[in-house]
Amino acid sequence: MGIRGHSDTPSAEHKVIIVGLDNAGKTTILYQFSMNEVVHTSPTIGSNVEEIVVNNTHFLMWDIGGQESLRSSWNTYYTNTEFVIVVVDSTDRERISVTREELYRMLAHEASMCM
Ligand SMILES: Nc1nc2c(ncn2[C@@H]2O[C@H](COP(=O)(O)OP(=O)(O)OP(=O)(O)O)[C@@H](O)[C@H]2O)c(=O)[nH]1
Ligand SMILES: [Mg+2]
Repeated sequence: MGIRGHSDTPSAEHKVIIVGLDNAGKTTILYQFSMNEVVHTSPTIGSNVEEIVVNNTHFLMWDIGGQESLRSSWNTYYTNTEFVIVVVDSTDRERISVTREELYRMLAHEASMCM
């Protein structure tokens, strides 16, 4: 996945990606982090990005659209990613297995990039 080593510089920016199936709640979480409120969302086509500062640590948070047709492009966001947030809607029981498959696919991509 091209995960970057941690920097000791306090002001360094850390890249975070938020992935999960469509309707899981990724965009809701992104704006809860950045605005501290629940916003009205629409399905994400492409991605949303926000910078969040916590205790002088900067995080660049990428919320990536989770619709099936968009999932094959998740890997274009992996470069320099340090943190991955996987969002699962625990009430969406029917698609838990789909989430698992996508997670395995992501982990397999990371392994192939590290070899
Ligand atoms: N009940 C409940 N609804 C939620 C929660 N989080 C998000 N939602 C709702 O679920 C719907 C989808 O949320 P989004 O944040 O847009 O989902 P998403 O994962 O960004 O979806 P895509 O952009 O299509 O990948 C919205 O109507 C949200 O208000 C939650 O924790 N509980
Ligand atoms: Mg979204």
